[in-house]
Amino acid sequence: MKPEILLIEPMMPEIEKQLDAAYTVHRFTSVAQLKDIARNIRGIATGGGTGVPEDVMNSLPALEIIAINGIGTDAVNLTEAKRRNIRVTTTPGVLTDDVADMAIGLILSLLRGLPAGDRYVRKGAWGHEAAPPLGRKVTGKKVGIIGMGHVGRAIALRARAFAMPVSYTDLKDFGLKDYTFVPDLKVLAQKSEILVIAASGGAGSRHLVNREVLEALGPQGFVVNVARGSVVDEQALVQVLEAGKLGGAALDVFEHEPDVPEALRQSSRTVLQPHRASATVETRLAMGELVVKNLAAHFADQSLLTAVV
Ligand code: 8YV
Repeated sequence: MKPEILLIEPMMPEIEKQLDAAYTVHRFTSVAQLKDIARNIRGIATGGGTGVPEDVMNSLPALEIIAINGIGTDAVNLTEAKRRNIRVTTTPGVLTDDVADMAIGLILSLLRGLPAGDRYVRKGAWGHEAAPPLGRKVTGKKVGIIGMGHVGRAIALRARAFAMPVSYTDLKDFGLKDYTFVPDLKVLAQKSEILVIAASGGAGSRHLVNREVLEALGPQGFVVNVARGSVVDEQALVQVLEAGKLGGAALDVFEHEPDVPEALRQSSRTVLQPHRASATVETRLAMGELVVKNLAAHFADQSLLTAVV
């Protein structure tokens, strides 16, 4: 008999095929749907942003493992997982490059106004209407990175190729010789022209980037978020943008996905993406393979490849 698992967020067809071959896969629609199958479900596969809703976790008494197709654990109750002896795995390493590439892509898009230029050409305005406003130079801008883990360091490495001096803040000084550690976030914002968020989500980082930090970044400053929407006070962001107290924002993540405030969607100072930083064929395949391998190891009683609990 194949073990039964719950797939909360769709994965690539190639990956789902592998899951279907090894398990009886229930594709999540609602908690009500789980009523008759709940006691048989031993595993979950889900996305980093989606995680496992509390009522789903509570309704699965036989749950043994949660395999997250991502690196964020903020949408899974890890304390409860530990208490119930439920293992939790993530997909570290394989998505680092993509997320860093997205950060650089967002910086270029925002400062050079690529979406506005694209729209201008596309609608046939070239030669008829005034060109979009001039962009801002990217090379040499001072970058501040919040969260100097794998992703933060990959962003810093890319920033160096653009001759950008890099400073960072984190819970501690990592003693990195090419980058300046700045313990205070407001000071980091003050000395940066582009502030890039690469910190984990969760209670510890909630609204770290608040009004004060955004105002310290200032009217010529730009904020880029490829981490979690919860790290930014989104209402404050809307207000400082509308008041002209911040130069612009490029965001891949939002506080209440998939809802994005109207003011951010209408603003000419924003570039927006639908949580796509790891969304490439290569990376989603590599992430999916890790999910498959972790689940397989668990059900074969072998040690997990990338466990966090
Ligand atoms: C993915 C993520 O988009 O790694 C994470 O935590 O949020 C992203 O890489 C997601 O996990 C897939 O849904």
